[in-house]
This record gives sequence, C-alpha cells and structure tokens, in this order.
Amino acid sequence: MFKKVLIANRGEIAVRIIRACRELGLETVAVFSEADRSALHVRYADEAYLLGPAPSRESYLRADKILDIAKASGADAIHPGYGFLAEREDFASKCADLGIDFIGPKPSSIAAMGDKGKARATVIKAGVPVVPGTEAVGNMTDDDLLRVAPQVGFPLLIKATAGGGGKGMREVRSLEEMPALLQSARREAEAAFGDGNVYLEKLVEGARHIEFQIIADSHGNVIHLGERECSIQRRHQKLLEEAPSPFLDDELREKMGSVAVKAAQAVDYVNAGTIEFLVDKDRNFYFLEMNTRLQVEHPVTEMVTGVDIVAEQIRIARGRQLSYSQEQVQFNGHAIECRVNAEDPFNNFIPSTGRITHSLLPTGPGVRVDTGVYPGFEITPYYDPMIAKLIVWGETRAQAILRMRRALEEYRIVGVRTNIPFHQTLMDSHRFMGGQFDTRFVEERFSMDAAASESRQAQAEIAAILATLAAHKQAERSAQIVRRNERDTSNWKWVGRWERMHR
Ligand code: MV4
Repeated sequence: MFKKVLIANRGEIAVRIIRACRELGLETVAVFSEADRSALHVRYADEAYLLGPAPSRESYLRADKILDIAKASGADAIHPGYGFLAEREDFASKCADLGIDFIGPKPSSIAAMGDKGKARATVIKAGVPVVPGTEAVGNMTDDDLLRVAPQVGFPLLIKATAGGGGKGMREVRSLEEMPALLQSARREAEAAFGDGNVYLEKLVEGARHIEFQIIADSHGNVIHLGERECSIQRRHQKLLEEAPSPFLDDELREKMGSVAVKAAQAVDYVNAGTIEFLVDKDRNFYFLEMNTRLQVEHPVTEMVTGVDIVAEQIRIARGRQLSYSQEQVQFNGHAIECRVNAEDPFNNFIPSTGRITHSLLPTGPGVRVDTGVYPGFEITPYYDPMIAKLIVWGETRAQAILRMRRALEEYRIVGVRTNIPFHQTLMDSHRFMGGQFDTRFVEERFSMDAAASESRQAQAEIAAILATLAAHKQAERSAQIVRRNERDTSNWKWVGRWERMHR
C-alpha cells in the first residue's frame, strides 16, 4: 500500500490533492516548472522538484521526468489531477510498469473512452442512449459519411473521434455544405489531436449539459454521486457549475444515474469519473462522453453529498471498498461553483497577467475557496487562466445564490483583472435565477452591458426578492417534514397539529 504520493499537476488542484493526502497521513511530492518556483502547491508539499522551463510541454507534460522524480523521491503513487497527463493511457501504463500506483482508472478504460466513436459503440451495447448518428467504429471516408448523413438527418454535427472540448466540431444544415465542412473539421482535428477521423451525430438544439459523478472501486462496486449542471459556459469553457441541476427531478435523476453507472461498468471503470449527458427540452437524455479523471467542478458534488471525492480516489487506489453504498448517498441542499479566471469580462474575456498585489478571500458560513495563488504570486500566460474556484452551499438554490452574491462582493483581487464582475452580473440575471438556461445562454442571451447599467436600487430589490424566495422555500420545507404520501391529511392541518404538539 502506497505511502508517498507525487502530484503531477499545479495550481488549485495540486493543493486540493495535497490536502487530501495530508488528512490521510500520506507524504507528498510536488513537481513544478520554472514559472512556478514560488507556487502554493510547491510550498504546501513535503518535497518539491523542478521539472523544467515554463511551457507545459517542457514541464508538466514531461512524463519521463515525472516518472524519474517519482523513483528518485520514493513516491509509490501518482495523482495526475485534471488536464496535462490525466487522460493519457500511455502514462497510466508506464506507471503500472514501474510499480507506481496511478490514482485513476485503468489504461484500458482511458483508451476505451478516449476514442469518442469507440466510446459510443461500447455504451450503445450496454443499452445507454446516445444521440442518433453513425455507429460504425473505425475510420469512415467522406463518401461513407455523405452517404449516411441523410439517414442521420439535418441539422447534424461532425465531431472529431479523438475530440472533446468542441475542437473539430461543425454544424451541418444541408448535404450541399457538408463536403467543405468535413474538410475543415478534419483539418482542425488533425491539428489539435494528430487524428483527423470524424463521426456524425444529429444536432440536439437547446440542450443542457448535465454530468454525473461516478465512483467505482476495484471490487466491482460502482455508484453515482448525482449530477452537476454545467450549461453555463462560453466557447466550451465552463464558467459556473451547480448541484443539483434545477432541471432534474428525483425520478429523472435516478434514471440518468443508473444509466451513468451502466456506462462506467461498460468499460470496467475503477476510480472517479464523469458521464456527460445532453438533456433536451423534452427531458430526453443522451450520453455524450466520459471524462476519465477528477474534474474541476468536483467540489459542488462534495458539498451536497459530503463525500470527499479525492480521499475516495486515494482509498480506491489503495484497494479499499467504497465508503458508501448507493443507498447511503444522501443529497443535501444546493451548491454553486464560480470559476474565477484572470481574464477581462469587459474586454471579450482576454487573459490578464501580472502580479497579484493584494487579495481578500470570502469566508463565512457555506463558503469554500479552492485556490493556488496568493498575494505576491505572478499570473503568467503559460497555463490555464483559472486562479480560484469559489464554491458556496445553501439549503436551497435561492439561498446558495444569495450567498454567492455576498461572497463575490467580499472577494478582492488586486493586480490582475478577473471575471468576478461576470459572475456578479450572472447572479443578478433573471434567467439564471429562474434556472432557465441552456448551453447557448452566455454566448447568445447574456450581456455585461445591460447589467452594468442596472441601478443599485434594482440590485437591492433583487436581493430582497431572493431572500423572500429563500424564506418561502424554508417555510415550505418545514411544513413537509413528513413525506407527502405518508401524510393522512392536508399540509395545513398537519402543521396545526405539529404546532400544538410543540406548544
Ligand atoms: C452536441 C451538441 C448538440 N447535439 N452533440 C460540445 C463539446 C462536446 N463535448 C460535445 N458538445 C456538444 N455536442 C449533439 N449531438 C451540443 C454540444 C455543445 C455543448 C455541449 C456541452 C456543453 C456545452 C456545449 C456548447 C455548445 C455545444
């Protein structure tokens, strides 16, 4: 059983993983680039080793150097975090070859889900619904694709087999425009992944992006920890996630959750993973892809389930059984995460770099901040612009929104521009408050200008409305301490009895 974990990552997620290791009494080894000499994850770990120059390809993507450091430092496990080497089948196998435990899924599961065409075929066999489209595995020629396109139906999407993140994706409205779009999709996929292979899916319009957290142990136990609503994104970059989704009820949650478990089982999945679904207006849901890693937005699931997902990952990698059965997983309240990025929301979200001179973190009831930066740290252009995740918990969605508004107001970061004003505007948007949004919301229906002109008076009114809504929801809940069907009389009579009993 391993005792020393190398964290093959940087920033907030490296710090998050080191925290879990510390609680479990495990020693930690950090790795860092020349730009990250004074980074928080380096200070926080027991030991730290230089990888190389700032660019990822010369540092955090150097699998060979990371494995050398693991051997030299006596680390007997590696946690890859997200991004970088997290979903590289060859890296996971190399760890195994060297007798180092990879805290993540088996290489074969990474490979099976990494090829999106293969993933589709695999989950279809397991009875998981996918968007209608091509079902053949392997390379299809343009002629093949043009022949089946009318059967799939228009509008459709060309997607890259090696894909993810919307790269190499093209919307096709008619057969006539398809040859040119095939060519540009293949070119983009080839440039991004070194693989120009593509497949087709019918376009699902106005869909929400809802994903399920899975955890699975090496003894065959697989459970889900509910869903995260991830529709608030811009150019395929998520900006806010919440749990539960305001769009699901218990029945649909149970149905999608058991399908998510089936999809994970289809690739013999072990450790933490995520099943992504599209959910259309009529509540039809379709498997999109599986992310075979810990995700950025895992904290919202932790907040509503009480499960420490990173600690579970470590326990699973040590060969232990899951700490929970599906029945033991209870959902409590509502959590929202805002990704705080060093970018200017008033200037087309262009990245902002520089030294953070001052910062004041929000705290207080129901507030969690996961960050990898501190005053004095310099934000460089080499890595992802995300500098912190602000996560809040509330008993209801309305209370969580009120808390997020309060926490965003408390948050001070001086030295770089951040997207905090974007999140503040979002918290005041009626559509967001009402849960009425899909994946097009930020790009098509949201504007920073409209909000900038809104008066403070209007903002105060919104706060009052939300507070009333939160209070109402709470009153409603206290009137429903006994479940609806188990009660033999009306809510009002029941509340009367309850009050008499407690006089
Ligand atoms: C889709 C879709 C509509 N119909 N597939 C975008 C990235 C990739 N992971 C899958 N994506 C989509 N696939 C069908 N058949 C719409 C999207 C999509 C999307 C999905 C999730 C989150 C944000 C999105 C934004 C635009 C489009």
